[in-house]
Amino acid sequence: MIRHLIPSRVGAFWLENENIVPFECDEAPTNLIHNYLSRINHATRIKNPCVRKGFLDGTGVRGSDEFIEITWDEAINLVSNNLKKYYEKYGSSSIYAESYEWGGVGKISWGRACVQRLINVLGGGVFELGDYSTGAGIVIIPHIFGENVYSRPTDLKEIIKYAKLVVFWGANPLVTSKISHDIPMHEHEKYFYELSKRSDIEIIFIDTHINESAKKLNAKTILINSNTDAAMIIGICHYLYINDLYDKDFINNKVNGFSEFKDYFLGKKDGIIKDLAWASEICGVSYDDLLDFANKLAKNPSKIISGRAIQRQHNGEYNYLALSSLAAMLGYIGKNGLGIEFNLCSGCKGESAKNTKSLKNLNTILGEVKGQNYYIPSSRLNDALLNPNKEIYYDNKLLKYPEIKLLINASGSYFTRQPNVNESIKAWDKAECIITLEPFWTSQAKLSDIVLPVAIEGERYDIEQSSNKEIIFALKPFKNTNYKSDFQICKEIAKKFNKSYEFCKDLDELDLMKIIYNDLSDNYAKENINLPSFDEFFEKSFIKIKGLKELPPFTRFSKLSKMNICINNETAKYDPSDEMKNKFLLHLSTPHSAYRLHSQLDNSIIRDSVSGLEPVLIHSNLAKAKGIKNNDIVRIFNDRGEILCGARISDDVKENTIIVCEGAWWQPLDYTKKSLCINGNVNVLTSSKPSSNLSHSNIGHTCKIDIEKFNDDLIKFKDCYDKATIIDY
Ligand SMILES: Nc1nc2c(c(=O)[nH]1)N[C@H]1C(S)=C(S)[C@@H](COP(=O)(O)OP(=O)(O)OC[C@H]3O[C@@H](n4cnc5c(=O)[nH]c(N)nc54)[C@H](O)[C@@H]3O)O[C@H]1N2
Ligand SMILES: Nc1nc2c(c(=O)[nH]1)N[C@H]1C(S)=C(S)[C@@H](COP(=O)(O)OP(=O)(O)OC[C@H]3O[C@@H](n4cnc5c(=O)[nH]c(N)nc54)[C@H](O)[C@@H]3O)O[C@H]1N2
Ligand SMILES: [Mo]
Repeated sequence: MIRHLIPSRVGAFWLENENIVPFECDEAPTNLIHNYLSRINHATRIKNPCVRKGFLDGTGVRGSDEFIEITWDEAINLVSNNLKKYYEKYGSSSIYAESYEWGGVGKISWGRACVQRLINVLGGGVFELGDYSTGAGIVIIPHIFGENVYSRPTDLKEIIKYAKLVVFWGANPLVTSKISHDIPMHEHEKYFYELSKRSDIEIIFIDTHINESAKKLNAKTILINSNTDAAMIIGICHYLYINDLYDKDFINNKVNGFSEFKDYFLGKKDGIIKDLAWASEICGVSYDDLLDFANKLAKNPSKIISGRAIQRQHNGEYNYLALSSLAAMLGYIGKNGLGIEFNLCSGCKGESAKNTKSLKNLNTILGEVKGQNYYIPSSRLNDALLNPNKEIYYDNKLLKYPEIKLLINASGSYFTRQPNVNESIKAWDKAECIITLEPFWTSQAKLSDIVLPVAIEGERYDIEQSSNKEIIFALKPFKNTNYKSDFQICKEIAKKFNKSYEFCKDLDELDLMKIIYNDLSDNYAKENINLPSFDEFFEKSFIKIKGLKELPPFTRFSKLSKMNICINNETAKYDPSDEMKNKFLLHLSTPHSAYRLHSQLDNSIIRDSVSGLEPVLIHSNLAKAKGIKNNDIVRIFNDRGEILCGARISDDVKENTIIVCEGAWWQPLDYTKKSLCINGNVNVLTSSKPSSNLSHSNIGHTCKIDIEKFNDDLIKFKDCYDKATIIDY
């Protein structure tokens, strides 16, 4: 039998003839690996390099134009000539090359790293500060705690040992840790289940719906109105203060800014006392439930574990600041297993830590190259394209948007990632040349000028490690294709500029695999941990490193000397955005899907769907009021756009909120202008406004909408997963 090991961001698996068998060291394999075969040969696969007809002859419009297939030689020349043209005419400030995060794994061929290295080698470009995941947190957490939001989290074992109350605040760890940036081993799951089995530990979720993790962990959920966490938290802080239930020693010795915060919740300036009754009115949690929760927090050693959704909101920075202020009043920050956490729920972060070493990547193994670079905050590309030369402050520093003319994208999918799709169409119209490296005809590929078909895992060579870094994988192709890896494409472009030596020392993927593996092996040898030879590793497709030791127990912020809860003269506050006050009365919450990695795997067999469409969770009372029945097709709309979804009626959600997961492919009736999306892409509805002037982060979770039963049987349903039209030329 022929067996091929295929590592991916949703798990590693063996391909045994036509069967998919989970990788033996994966402790809780997800069903997502079973999508592979339906995906690799999917009708939406881009078969050959393509160019938009109108891009060649100066006619037509992106989105309605046909594509023409070209050879790889023609494609590499076309891309290189355009890059040359814009470098010569406008310089590196005209070339946007951030690309994005979640395309294929590998230390050599990760699309984002390859394109960014290429562009740096060619002279530089425009990149982004922060990210979509934690854009607000990245800026505010260092101000509060003096360390990065992504620093190492507390060991789950320590939490199990010391906490009596564990609060998951806007977090869904059993879904968001299905995937990982490395190859997920899902070791965290057993610890989360252990937590739920302990009769002396209470788990409470604070969420807009009863999410999958709350259900699996048999935990209580306090349902909260979307975008009102700051009010709930501040009300609890007021209660702890006036009832003398807070840790005065911690506040006096470790916290700057408490008196300003106290003045705010006592209403010293605005005359509004932010007590539990005030909070209850806003957040939609009953006074009694709030009181009960506040007393539990006051009495029990607790761990507050935050997800990221509450900072992907208007004033998201202040939600993290409010939670940190509450944790400060409880006084457990830094104490064994207790306090607060911001990085424990995503990407298998709850795995136990050992004395492992990281594999190097192209930059760390070959040396970083830096061109003349320019920066915009993450999620501000639309703003920069529509308002070149505009000045904004990012983390109190002045930035000026460059004049971007060319976009080169790999490893990301813009029209599902970026809020406000109809604005994105207008913004992309301003770009003169758009190049996309992609395996599939995503909406981004369809709206590009030059499209290069990329090899996915199982079609290329690479090297990667597991999420716990104990396993090293050799990626190998199991069949020959016409696709090229991101590395090969970028190397060939570099060659056209006579810069392939700077890009990769003229090495190929197999050379680099060997160098990266041997470097790791040498580093382990210094600690008397011996790895097998490269040839043995390559032959076996993976190795599990033996002799690793568990690191001493760790609690985040245990070295904290002082924290700040008043940043730039502002404390945590509840300040609803215009969106919250607009004419649309219902909230749309857009969590990450258990069935996808963002937009990836939407075009595959294992999908969550209702009547063939993206599901929307609706409370039964809301459904009744709107005349909507289970499985009905519904139209969700606001001033920014409209989408279709399939109705799933459930009382697991707040009455005034609907839930649609982010990431469904954008399939509009017309790609060139505002039109109905028949496939439920939430970012047609969301707002591209920045979280605040501090971090300018994305706010995909702050959105108001209306919903109705969709009665128009005149719409002829198109295939939601089709390819671009390709013509002979
Ligand atoms: N399966 C899967 N896993 C993933 C991803 C994926 O696409 N699929 N994406 C990965 C990435 S890139 C990231 S950044 C992380 C994201 O990780 P998170 O940002 O933590 O994930 P979300 O699903 O957006 O939100 C977590 C929870 O917050 C809730 N929530 C939403 N709005 C509110 C609110 O106003 N108040 C409260 N209290 N709760 C709210 C949601 O209902 C959800 O249950 O996940 C990673 N993991
Ligand atoms: N409303 C709302 N919007 C959100 C969020 C939210 O919570 N709500 N979450 C945000 C967050 S946290 C994130 S991280 C972003 C995610 O945004 P993205 O990172 O853009 O998400 P993906 O859809 O995973 O895009 C990856 C793309 O890479 C392609 N790809 C796969 N393999 C390869 C490869 O080997 N090479 C290349 N070149 N391409 C490949 C895939 O086909 C896919 O089109 O979305 C953000 N958008
Ligand atoms: Mo993310």
